[in-house]
Amino acid sequence: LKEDLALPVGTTLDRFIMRKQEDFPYATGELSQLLRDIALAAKIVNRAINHAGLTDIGGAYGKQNVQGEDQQKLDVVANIRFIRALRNGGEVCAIISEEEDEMILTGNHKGKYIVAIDPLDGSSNIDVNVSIGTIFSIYRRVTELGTEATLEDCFQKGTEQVAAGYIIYGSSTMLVYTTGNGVNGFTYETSLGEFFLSHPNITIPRTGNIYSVNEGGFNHFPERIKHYVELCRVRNYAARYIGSLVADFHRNLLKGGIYLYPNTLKAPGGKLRLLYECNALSFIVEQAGGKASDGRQRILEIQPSDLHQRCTFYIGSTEMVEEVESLLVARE
Ligand code: AHM
Ligand code: MG
Repeated sequence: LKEDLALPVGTTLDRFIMRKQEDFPYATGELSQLLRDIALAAKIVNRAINHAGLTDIGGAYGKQNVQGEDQQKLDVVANIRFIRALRNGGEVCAIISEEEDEMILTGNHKGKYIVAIDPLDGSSNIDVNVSIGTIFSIYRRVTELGTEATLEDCFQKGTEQVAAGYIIYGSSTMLVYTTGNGVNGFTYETSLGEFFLSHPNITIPRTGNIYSVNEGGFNHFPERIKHYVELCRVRNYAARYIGSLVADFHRNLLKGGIYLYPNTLKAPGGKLRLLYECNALSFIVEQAGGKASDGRQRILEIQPSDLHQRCTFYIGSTEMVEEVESLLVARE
């Protein structure tokens, strides 16, 4: 009995979303429904990931996405699941996905929202059982309701996000999101099939001693980034790099640290994508008290002009990101 009573009970994601909605008397509930649609797709994707080793769903799909990267079967499954959930939910008029060249029109002209999503980030890690994630940004459309969405709806700055979040499929599965009023994290309880509030009001430490960067590219980093990495080494910081953005970000969010993806030989303008990777995490980090920059400006203020545009990315504890920024400015 004791053990059973010790099992976690608490606020479910659904109840939390509903309560938050009550805090905003003019909210119509559509955004809440949209968040619930994402959570449902996340549960389905979580199931697929957990079965990956058993169902021959791991491995390459044999095609490449628009960016020339090999698609994994699970990438494709996750893409289909999220698109289906968002289309069926009815709140979304257009979707931008890492896996699709063009914006996807859902046919829901009355949907108020645009979603940008990386359905399965870090997919090169799937086959080796390392944490992967989903990243999403939600915007309100700017074109008239009832008409077809256009690229104008997609090319909004990150500052215009109304909600953003990620799901980490890790040693436990978590959903972390913000609607611009702090950051909250929910852990998935598999036997009940529910996300429970486990990390209320997440804040990132102002500084930390973890740096996360693919140091294999060091020789081709810009000099000033090399200098920062050398400073981290001299200070005996811990180098932690999973190669799954969500997992690296999540750890640094909770513990304090910085994630860096500078321009490199292979990725001259940076590797990570503004619309469905960087903006969401930048909104979250700022809401948690941290910072995100491309080295010159706040990520959230970059004006997008391409669905799949990339940027350099420095994100994490405020003092650490500011140090990188000041090095970059000082040496220009
Ligand atoms: P993906 O969206 O194709 O999975 O690529 C993004 C991933 C991030 O999760 C990760 O931080 C980064 O690529 C790793 O890149 P690298 O292997 O160059 O360090
Ligand atoms: Mg990705």
